[in-house]
Amino acid sequence: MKKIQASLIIMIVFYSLFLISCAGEDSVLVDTTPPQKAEMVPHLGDFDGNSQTDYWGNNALITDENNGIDAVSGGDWIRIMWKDLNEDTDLEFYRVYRYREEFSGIVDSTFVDSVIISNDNFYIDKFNKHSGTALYNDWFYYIEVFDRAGNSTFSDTVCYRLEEKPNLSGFSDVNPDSLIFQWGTISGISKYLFLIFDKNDQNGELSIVKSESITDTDPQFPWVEYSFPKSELSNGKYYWRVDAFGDDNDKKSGSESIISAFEF
Ligand SMILES: [Ca+2]
Ligand SMILES: [Ca+2]
Repeated sequence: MKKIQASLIIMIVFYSLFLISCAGEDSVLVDTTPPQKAEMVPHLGDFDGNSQTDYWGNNALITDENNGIDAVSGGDWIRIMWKDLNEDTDLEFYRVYRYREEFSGIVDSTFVDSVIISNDNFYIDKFNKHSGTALYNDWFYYIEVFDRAGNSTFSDTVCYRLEEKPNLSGFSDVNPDSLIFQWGTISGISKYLFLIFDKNDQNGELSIVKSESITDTDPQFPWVEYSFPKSELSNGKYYWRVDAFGDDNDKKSGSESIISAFEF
């Protein structure tokens, strides 16, 4: 009887050791390959209906969707963009980080958000974790992409500076020949881009029907006035937006007004 008990104990010990060694073998199957480095898209240019840009080796018309890091019309927000992540099939989520620089070094270093991977290759930073204005700062962004096993890789870094939004103050159709548009001037801004959009029937997207770059604004006036002959457009409903740009030598700064409807 004692012999049977002893052999039973030995069997249990061996079985336990076997289970422990199996648990250890699982680690051999764990994925240790980190995701490929995500490439952030710097600001490639501004949407005026005509300008082309070098989009990863391809000549492409600049749109609001492909121009890289940019201001967002809806608020004092920044849209960041990266090249498609479709090289890796085991991606799970990404983290967004933001900081700015002062003479003392990096400041306001912030973990902005954690987002499940989807087909979208952009993220809109609404500055929810930032107190005070997001304007007038050079904001630097990078993302960290994670796979399902928890491996991660940091992207490179891109930068954008938000300026004040043009305040659309008026549209008037009282002149028999011209349409007149007004918006408030912004100190430090010398270049505006006036845009008119039509609604594309097929997919409901806004398509550009007129753009005008306006540079010689009088700093003495509290507003900018722009007018053009009514004959340039057929009667109907349209939308307008005004973009503002900072220093001409630094294209990575600007703002986009809200989009406003008008009809004549
Ligand atoms: Ca992996
Ligand atoms: Ca823009």
